Amino acid sequence: MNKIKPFNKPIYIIRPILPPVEEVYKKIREIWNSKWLTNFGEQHKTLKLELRKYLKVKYMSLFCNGTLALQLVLRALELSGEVITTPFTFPATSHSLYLNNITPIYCDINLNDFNINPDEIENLITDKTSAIMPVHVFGNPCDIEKIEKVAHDNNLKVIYDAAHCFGVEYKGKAIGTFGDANMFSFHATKIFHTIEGGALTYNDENLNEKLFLLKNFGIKSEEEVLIAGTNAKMNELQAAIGLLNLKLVDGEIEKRKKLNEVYKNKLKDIEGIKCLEVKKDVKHNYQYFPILINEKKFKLNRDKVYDEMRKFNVFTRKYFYPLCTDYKCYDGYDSAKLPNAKRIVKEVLCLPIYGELTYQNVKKICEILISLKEK
Ligand code: T4K
Repeated sequence: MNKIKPFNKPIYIIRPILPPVEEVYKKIREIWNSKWLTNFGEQHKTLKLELRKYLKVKYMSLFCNGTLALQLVLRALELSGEVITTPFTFPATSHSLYLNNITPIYCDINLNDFNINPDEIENLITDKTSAIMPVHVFGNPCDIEKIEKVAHDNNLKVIYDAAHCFGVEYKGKAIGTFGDANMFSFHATKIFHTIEGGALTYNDENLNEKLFLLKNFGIKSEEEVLIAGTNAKMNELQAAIGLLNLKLVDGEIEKRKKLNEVYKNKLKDIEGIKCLEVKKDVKHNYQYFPILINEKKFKLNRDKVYDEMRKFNVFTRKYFYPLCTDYKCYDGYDSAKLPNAKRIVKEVLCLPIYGELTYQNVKKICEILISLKEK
């Protein structure tokens, strides 16, 4: 019998940062007084300014969510044919290609950081390839130098899915400054959020107008509609929540950094458990805490661990199971050439991490996990 008692309340993988509700009331009053609720008002303007400073990027466009941002940047860059991407990601990455009639070509991933393996990209390039779309999985940057060299040598665009990367820096450079464009998600489950929301960052000024048109029905002025755009604007309430949350995000990252250490210390000698190493030269944001569970060594497989942890009120997540190649909505993909992705997707489990968790909570989560091995 396991003597550890379940948590009284569910421990989720993530809990959003929340500004004091009085500050939210104040913001709402400001917005109510202005009677300006959406379509690029003061909150939107200020948030964009503040975020550009925080993320140290040249240009930025805000969106109602990250998925539409990703879909629209593919149109803005006029991509077509095939795009090389990773099978180990959230559906939005791959769907953004499908929804643009682009064929995703899946490249295998590295075993150490779960990111696209840059050494395999070149083999997948055909005369239809227009771009590479890597994901900085769990906020750990890809091998940017290698990816950009392949892209440069083959005249391909690079769009980074940086959904997990708020505030991340690589070799002293802000993560949103690389490639042709970067997408950040500001969903409630992200370290910085606007409830729902997202942003694109880029270095080419020309994208400003294209993206504006694409997210605003193609409307240039009251009497001019230039393209068949959609509606993907961020509204004033979203932007206001973003402004309030921006004041909290550094504190949240600090708290998570400490919790990350507690996890690492508790789990470092457990046979069959491997924690994701934060890469050298990276300023991390601790968005997720993924581990790998080796069934042979841990004597229990990942799925069983997931089920058992739930009995203790701990809701871990199998991000990103299943692989995109195994989605029922896509026609049969052969994943035989993706051995690393196939392995990682069976072993990965994200443990709860958010600033509100106490050290004691994290220690207990580790004790529950370790007790499963000893069962
Ligand atoms: N690219 C990548 C690589 C991504 O990971 C994502 C999104 C995107 C693109 C697309 O960006 P967005 O269009 O979303 O901006 C969640 C998020 O909804 C999703 O944004 C995120 N990735 C993904 C990794 O996680 P689910 O289906 O796991 O969410 P859900 O509702 O199960 O929530 C997870 C846990 O969070 C809950 O168990 C409890 C907690 N939670 C959730 C919500 C919504 C809260 O405490 N409060 C909340 O309001 O997708």
